[in-house]
Amino acid sequence: MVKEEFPILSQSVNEKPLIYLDNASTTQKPSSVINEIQNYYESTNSNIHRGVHHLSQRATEKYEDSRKIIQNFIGAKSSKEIIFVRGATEAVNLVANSYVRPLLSEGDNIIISQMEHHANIVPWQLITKEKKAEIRVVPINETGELLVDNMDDLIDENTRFISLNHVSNSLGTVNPVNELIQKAHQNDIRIMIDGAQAVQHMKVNVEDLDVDFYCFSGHKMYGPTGIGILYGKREILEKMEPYQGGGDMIKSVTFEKTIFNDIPHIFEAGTPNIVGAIGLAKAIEFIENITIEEIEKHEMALLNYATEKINSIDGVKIVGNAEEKASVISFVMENIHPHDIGTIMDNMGIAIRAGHHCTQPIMDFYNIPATARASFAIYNTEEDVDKLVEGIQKVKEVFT
Ligand code: 7TS
Repeated sequence: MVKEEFPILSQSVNEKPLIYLDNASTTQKPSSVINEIQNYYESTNSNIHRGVHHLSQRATEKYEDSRKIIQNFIGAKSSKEIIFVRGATEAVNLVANSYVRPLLSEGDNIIISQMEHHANIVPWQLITKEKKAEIRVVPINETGELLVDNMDDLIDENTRFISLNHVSNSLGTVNPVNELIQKAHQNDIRIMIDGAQAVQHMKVNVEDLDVDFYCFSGHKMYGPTGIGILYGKREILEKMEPYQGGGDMIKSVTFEKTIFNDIPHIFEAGTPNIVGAIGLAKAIEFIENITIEEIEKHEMALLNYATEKINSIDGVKIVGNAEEKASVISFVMENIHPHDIGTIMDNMGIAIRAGHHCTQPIMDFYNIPATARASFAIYNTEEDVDKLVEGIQKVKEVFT
């Protein structure tokens, strides 16, 4: 059983066996990742790219090998196109500041969508405010699907960039990224896809997508926190301004002039999260041992099972019913606040998330303050879904 590879999942919470259904927030970590991190600190720990000594060389090798593992995982042409960042949030901020900001003038616009995480909204607000540019928003429909054709009306000669998510963390919607990327390129506009909720659920190949930038977070795909990836096409990265200044991102420094390092190092100032990168590579090994296809199949079966069961309960409504969905179910219950749902579930040892999930514009669209959200990973089972359904029944009992 996959669950047994995750030590944290064998505990009890409120004297009940833990049922962890908050995977869109962060997934748990398998023993292989935990052991790799411990092993690194016990055998290899050293700073990278600096020392001639043995440990430093080994640490550098492991760090750079991890970059190659990630390159292969997403099908990038070169490992130089893989930049280690803190997570999806930092990746968007990096692109906003180093690529888009220098392109922006007064009257320009950037296109995002109604279903973005705040991480793909606020960085754009910061730079558009400064440059007196505007943000344009691709709308969604009631089922939670992007109105793709409306994007054509939003694009004009002042559109400088498009940034959209691959999978919505609140609605579960899988966006037609192929079509979105093509649309951007037909208009000669570069596009970023936020894959924070995609790479752990489905095969992603950045070369096939022909996407300009793609990003994700390690901690949502069985890896450690504090590490994430920005992929960028080499020819774009090579022309970009640095993001932060410091050690490792330079070739030489005098008070008069600094010569910057090559990609990807130019975007990795300072001592990076070395162990995070190594742990993330191990998480990818975990995914690849199972295969992403098997993970997708398993999660889709759980999603369908859960959707059917939840839909059959009176007074419960699923928010986000797109044709193409990943394993995320947001729901609301008549006259019951999602926080109360979350609290009663917690008493039963069931971890779900309640809130706006950092997507307040989605909540505004549906005119609700929050949702309760269950999200599945490879270690979840039909029994977990049965417990969730039991939890929902319990919430109903308490409130009637
Ligand atoms: N983009 C999407 C689509 C996300 O779901 C998240 C995090 C982020 C970006 C930001 O990722 P970070 O790792 O940099 O924080 N989403 C969630 C969530 O749904 N619940 O907690 C965090």
